[in-house]
Amino acid sequence: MNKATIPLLLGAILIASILTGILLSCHKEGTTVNFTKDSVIPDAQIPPIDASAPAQTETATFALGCFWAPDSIFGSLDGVIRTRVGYAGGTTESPTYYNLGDHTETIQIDYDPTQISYEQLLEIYWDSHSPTVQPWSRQYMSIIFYHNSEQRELAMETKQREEASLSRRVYTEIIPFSEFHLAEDYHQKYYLQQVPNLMKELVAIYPNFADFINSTAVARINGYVGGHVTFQALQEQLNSSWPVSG
Ligand code: MHO
Repeated sequence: MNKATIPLLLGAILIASILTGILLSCHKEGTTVNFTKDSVIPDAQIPPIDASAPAQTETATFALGCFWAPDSIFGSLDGVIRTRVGYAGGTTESPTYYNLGDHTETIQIDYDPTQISYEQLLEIYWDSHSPTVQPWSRQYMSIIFYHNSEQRELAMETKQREEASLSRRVYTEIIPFSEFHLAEDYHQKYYLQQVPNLMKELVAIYPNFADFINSTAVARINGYVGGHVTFQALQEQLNSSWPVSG
């Protein structure tokens, strides 16, 4: 190495370390939630959001690629009561993650139609994936499974609108809902299940895993872990009762 290359090398190292610093700080502040908090439910009691029940419920069933992220996105929304992930749309009996057959990863959302509309859920559906990209397998298809004619109409209308505004083909299928097969426990509220401290706390409050899956509070906490609500907003959500105000 000659003398002239040494300052160049030092300069390159300096620039690389500055860039790494910027990248790391973005990662810290932009894409992850601060998990130094060991507790999201300070009094360890079933929170008000789960202690009250909404009067009306309706169901939406969507497929939009890997179901982990949608579970967190839809679970964070006021008006959404429960989320669960599973497999739908195919003919294979008793599908599992490793024996999916012709089924597609799907999320099912129970919601209070007085708090959030199917149209609002569809807006989030369209914004949360890229339906103009041709899916490379049945597992990750984009599908709207409608439960009634009103949902069908809204699905068709908004699909046409998406196609018109993007000027591209939208691959989303719109088909009648028939069966939903619940996915394995480890796929439910997947992001939250990656945070051991919070899981320890929540399993103590919801020892039965079916209660854990069906809890509105757990859906919201999974939304928080996915970065869709702040810690403060989460606290407000957990402490609100149905009908959710504000
Ligand atoms: N194995 C993929 C997708 C999982 S999703 C439940 C991943 O690790 O992101 O299909």
